Amino acid sequence: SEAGSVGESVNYKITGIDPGAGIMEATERAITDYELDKWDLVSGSGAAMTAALKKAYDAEKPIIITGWTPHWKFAKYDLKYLEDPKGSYGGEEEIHTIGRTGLQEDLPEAHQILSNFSWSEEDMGEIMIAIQEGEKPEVAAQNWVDANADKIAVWTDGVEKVNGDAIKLAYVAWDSEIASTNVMKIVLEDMGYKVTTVQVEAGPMWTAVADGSADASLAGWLPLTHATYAEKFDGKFEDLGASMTGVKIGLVVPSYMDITSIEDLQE
Ligand code: PBE
Repeated sequence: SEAGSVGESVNYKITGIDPGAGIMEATERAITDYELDKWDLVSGSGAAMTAALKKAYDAEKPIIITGWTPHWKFAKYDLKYLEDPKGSYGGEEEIHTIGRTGLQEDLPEAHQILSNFSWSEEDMGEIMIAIQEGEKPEVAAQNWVDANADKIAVWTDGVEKVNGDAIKLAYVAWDSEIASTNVMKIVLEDMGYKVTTVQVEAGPMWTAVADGSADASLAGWLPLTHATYAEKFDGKFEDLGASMTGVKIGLVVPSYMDITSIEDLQE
């Protein structure tokens, strides 16, 4: 086009998030798979990425981000995933709850609730959007809990309350996991637990569950996003199952950009 290539328009820069995120590894793989030799993946954080997205979007400028669903950005902006014919980002992903070895013996009620935990993209979306609009995470989560007693009753069905047992949940400051972790904190507190949440990077999160310094995390993205972590710690954690299916990672751009595929970045 008269403006030159997409690469030139964004200085061959993909706006990434925290270096330990699985989507960063997948993006390095995409750069190799699609021979995007001139391109750089710039790391930062989820918050810095959404700030850069807002700035570009408001000015209708081009930007390429590492994006994932569920995320409030798709409600707020008109965005699209770039097609990924080589499959660098896998297919349908799932969000898994992971627990430390011995959790079932030590905290059987929590183990049961965490194993039962499952909700929809819409559920999580309500909380993410409320937080994005300025609500405190714990308040947004409490409002959702108050309005969804029926769903929580399914997670806690037949589970006895406990009397102040301590449990520690590790999470990463991704918008999706801020929402889920804040909800589970309230659910477990209502069941009598003393809940600590600890915010860490992705590598330390998996390490903490594997070495038992955290009891569980709601932030395991599988089969592909966190495959490197899951393989590294194979046998050292328990997969408590999917809390959400049909989630996704990839490269995301504003819909006004005139490209459709990662292959278009080769030009
Ligand atoms: N995410 C959100 C994470 C998992 C949750 C897609 C940014 C990641 O890439 O590891």
